Amino acid sequence: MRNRSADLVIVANRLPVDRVTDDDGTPSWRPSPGGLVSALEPVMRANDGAWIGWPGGTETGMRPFTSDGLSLVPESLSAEEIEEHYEGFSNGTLWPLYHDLVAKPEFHREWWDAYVRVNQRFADRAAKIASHGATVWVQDYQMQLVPQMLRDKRPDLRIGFYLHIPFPPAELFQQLPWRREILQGLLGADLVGFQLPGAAQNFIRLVRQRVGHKTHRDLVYLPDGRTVKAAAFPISIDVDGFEELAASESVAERASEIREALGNPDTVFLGIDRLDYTKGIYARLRAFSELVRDKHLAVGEAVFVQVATPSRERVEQYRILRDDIDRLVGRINGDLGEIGKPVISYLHSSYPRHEMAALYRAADVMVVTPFRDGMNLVAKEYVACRLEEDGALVLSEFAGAADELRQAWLVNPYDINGMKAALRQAHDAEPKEIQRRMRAMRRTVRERDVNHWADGFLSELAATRPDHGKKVRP
Ligand code: GDG
Repeated sequence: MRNRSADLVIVANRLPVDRVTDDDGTPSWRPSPGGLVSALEPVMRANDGAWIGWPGGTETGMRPFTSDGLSLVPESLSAEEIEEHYEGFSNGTLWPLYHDLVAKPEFHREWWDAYVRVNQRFADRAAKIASHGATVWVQDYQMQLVPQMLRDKRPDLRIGFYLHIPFPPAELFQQLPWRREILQGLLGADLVGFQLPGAAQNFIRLVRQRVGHKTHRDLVYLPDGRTVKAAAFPISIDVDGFEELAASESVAERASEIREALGNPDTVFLGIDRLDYTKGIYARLRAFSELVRDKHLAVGEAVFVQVATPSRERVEQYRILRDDIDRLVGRINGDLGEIGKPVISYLHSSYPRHEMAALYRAADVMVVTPFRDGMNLVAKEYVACRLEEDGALVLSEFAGAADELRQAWLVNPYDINGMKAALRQAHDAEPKEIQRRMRAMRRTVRERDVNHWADGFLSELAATRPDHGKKVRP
């Protein structure tokens, strides 16, 4: 990667590749699955794009490389930075604070110092590789100081920022000892994107109150004459990709195998989440188990498959959660299960996309009940995989996806009885009713896929300060 050669730079905590070791022991990179990469790939190719991110691990001095034609620029983290910037400030402070204090955030000054240091390094790197007038798109909560740090060095750039998680109301955000610094960091961008309009409004209000800038609707007016726009761009998935996968013979076969392995129950309930306390896994399994205990659902006729993908395993709250869920599943199966007929089939593992699509196809009722979630892509993936317009979605009101997927059975995940009622309704619904809802949700998801999201953000960003900088080609 030559200096100042990229017309589009993505700055994210992680590179979009994972390190794998081939059978003969040679290490290589495999693209990490996900809509973000597939949406950005074509724009990156068309614009001499480069992606800056942590490759995982602690190796230092790695050179930029290309993988599948994408220019990747590794920025290493030391063991201490992983602990303080990533596990600490990002996932021990910001993550719980931005998710409505579902867990208690910890505030440590040395975590903050590491956050500043890492953000500065990523910003310096972006400043080095971005061409004159280039567009830089900074991703997510781990990188909130990058926009202003970058602007200080490179005022010629057009800078966008997108937050994948919720942005909390002022009442919560103001607990943060470094609230002003974070707001100022974000204000380095020309466009700050959020999942939902409410988050953009929270941001605008905080900027007015805490930084004292003038604001009007979705605009912030800075003293130097620049304006910053805050707006919602709800993220989505690669709908065509999921539909194609779900339509394949091998996924259909695998879906029937899964049902068979479960003992061909009448109803398969499914949950798929990163093992995270925001996702509401514990409460959902409790609700389901009470329905079985009270004989509203019969063992063997209904089964709950819960996939919990390992996540942030070195953070203490995540270890505690894992133990809690292990114990709960053990108790439910121990108390209510029968030989060969568990109530909950619990999988603490991650799976290839093919298997995920087969699970979506195999499930009659998809249960997505986070206490707070920026969007929740799993809900949209389920809808995309239901080619036959069947399948019921039970969805938390507190997932961003609930704004679009209005025809789901919406629930308050704090209300166990309410969740039980919704699970029963979804289970008992007439096929016609299920189809009516699924058809409407499929229309929504198909209309607004991840390309729509990326194009929407990048064209809005290009429209800010139109006289300034290069244009990104869609
Ligand atoms: C954050 C925000 C927002 C999960 N297990 C496996 C696997 N997955 C994939 C799913 C889905 C993705 O991971 C999870 O996305 P979610 O949106 O559900 O949740 P977060 O990870 O918390 O994502 C969230 C998102 O960012 C995007 O802005 O929607 O609100 O919290 O795509 O399919 N994929 C594979 N194997 C697994 O075992 N292949």
